[in-house]
Amino acid sequence: SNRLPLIAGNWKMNNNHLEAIALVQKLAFALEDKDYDNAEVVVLPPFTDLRSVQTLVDGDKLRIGYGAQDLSAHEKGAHTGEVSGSMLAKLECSYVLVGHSERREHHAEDDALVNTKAKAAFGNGVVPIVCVGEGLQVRKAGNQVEHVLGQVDGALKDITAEQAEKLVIAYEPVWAIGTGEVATPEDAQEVCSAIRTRLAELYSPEVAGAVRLLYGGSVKGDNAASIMGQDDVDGALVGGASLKADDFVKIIRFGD
Ligand code: 2PG
Repeated sequence: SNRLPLIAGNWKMNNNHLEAIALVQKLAFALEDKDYDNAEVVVLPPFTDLRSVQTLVDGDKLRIGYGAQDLSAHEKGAHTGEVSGSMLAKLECSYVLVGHSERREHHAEDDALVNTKAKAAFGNGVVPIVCVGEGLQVRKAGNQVEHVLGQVDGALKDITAEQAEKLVIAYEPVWAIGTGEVATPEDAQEVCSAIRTRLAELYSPEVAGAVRLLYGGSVKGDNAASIMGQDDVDGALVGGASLKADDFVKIIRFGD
């Protein structure tokens, strides 16, 4: 395909703003004078790091992109503790995660809220990386495709074709997140291919062909190539292995 692979590092609640600068510098250094045109590289730090990362990326003209891990469903006002899409846009965030399984599980985010947040992101010119994925019970019952397509339908309600073609969807089987348990490349391909078919039904084959589908869940340097080698897997959402520059670079350079 002509989709540029996207490798996104979800730092979760790790790294203060000083540690963030150090990690992005290490990453830039490790990637320097190496050709990584084969992938787009993005880090997703905590909110409190974003301004520092922006200043570093701008100042040193780094090719590393950045985004946030969540945004508010609201535009502004009396929402103590929340951060709006327009605030992220002002920091020139390219992406924002929406509906990560940890948000769904521990912060009661359902498909309707994920949909509202995805629209809030698009409304501010920030591309949502919509996360979907089944838990262990659903997988054991063999209902993963049906489950994930339900989440996709819910997340994309009222999202236009123009918006959808910029979208990124991350398939992250919950049983494979931070557990060391990794889906097989065939598992990842099965669900990603079903998502792409659904996008063609909801929009058009052109939109379906443009959307990047990431796999997430215990991606490491040694399994990255086989997972991203699948036809419908266009990159990775990486948690644990994005916290060390060397580990993350191994994933970014998966084609070598
Ligand atoms: C997750 C994944 C990727 P890990 O929680 O989504 O972000 O984390 O790679 O540590 O399994």
